[in-house]
Amino acid sequence: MQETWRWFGPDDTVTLENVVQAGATGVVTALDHIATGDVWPLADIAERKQLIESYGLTWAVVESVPVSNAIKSRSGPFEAHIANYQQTVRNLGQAGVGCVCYNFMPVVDWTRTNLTYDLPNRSQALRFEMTDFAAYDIHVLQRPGAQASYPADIVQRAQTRYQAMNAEEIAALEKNIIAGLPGGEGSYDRDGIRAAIETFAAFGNEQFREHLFAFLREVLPVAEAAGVVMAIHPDDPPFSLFGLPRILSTAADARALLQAIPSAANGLTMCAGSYGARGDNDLVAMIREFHANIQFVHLRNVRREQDGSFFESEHLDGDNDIVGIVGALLDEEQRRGRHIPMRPDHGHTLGEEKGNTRVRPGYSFAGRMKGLAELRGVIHALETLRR
Ligand code: DNO
Repeated sequence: MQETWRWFGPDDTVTLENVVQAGATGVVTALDHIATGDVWPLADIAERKQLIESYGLTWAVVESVPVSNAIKSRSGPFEAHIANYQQTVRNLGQAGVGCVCYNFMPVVDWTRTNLTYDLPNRSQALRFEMTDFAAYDIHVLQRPGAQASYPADIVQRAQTRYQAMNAEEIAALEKNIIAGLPGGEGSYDRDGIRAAIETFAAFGNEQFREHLFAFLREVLPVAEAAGVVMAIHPDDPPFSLFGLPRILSTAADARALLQAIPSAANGLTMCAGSYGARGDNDLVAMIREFHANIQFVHLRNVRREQDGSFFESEHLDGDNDIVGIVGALLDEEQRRGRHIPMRPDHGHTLGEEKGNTRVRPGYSFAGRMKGLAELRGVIHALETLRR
């Protein structure tokens, strides 16, 4: 596997020098200063690429070129945004950056309720707690019909939880859920998210899926011509939030996508933590089935709970079979005759970074380096055994 590292650009607390020190060879980054919907100019792409290469690294994957709400809802300036997306893909191809990660989650990008979940070893992890999410949805946002989205016991617990929360806790929970996490799209205030939810809830899953397919029919031919592969990131978490559509949460979803639009550029990001937050996703089987389309890999682990809650566990100590997953990916690399870019996705907050609010939640240096080192050990061991 090619070891890569997500870097949030020049204002990241983790520097490119740190990336080199961690031992990664590839960088995963995006031009976050460009507004969603606009074209990424070739000059800006080239400048970022040159900076990365000046450290002896390569720009392995773009994560993400965000897909605007206009494109996702096929309303407003969506045609202009698609033309801009096509141009961005052409520019990336011309600059020699050949893999684009993106997602098609409605309204909210990746979502957690707690960014400082204390672990027994005194590190902190990211957590999605169903009771807290329901408390926010039902009692704070007061989304019409919210109660019907949850089983009775969660509705009950959410009410108790809400009653016990003070204003500060409510504000913190709201910020975690709707203000946007690192690299995520969409930052709302309460009225803004209400309006966005209303727009997107009106599309059922099937119509929303058609919006994705329509977007890809427009972009994939351009990507193919430009020598770029698109790698869609799954829903995180992989189930409906706020009663919104979800179209890339399961093996059946990925299968439908690949069958609808057969194209070498129609790729997947195998995010072990996202797909793996559902017990009914067999990740090793998914890698074997979708092997040829996997263009990018996020490796992390989760501990799942009965009600859908989960927290991000140590990379090798959770409900995902990381050794099995890496083994299946190595098989695919052997078949392909080249490496697949992989990044240690998220890490715990520990050491000097704990309590430092400038460190992006999930994207600490030490925690990810710990994860990468553990994953590197697994890869090395499996590769040695194969020789
Ligand atoms: C979370 C990430 C997401 C992901 C985007 C992909 O850590 O996996 O930010 O990059 O959703 O578009």
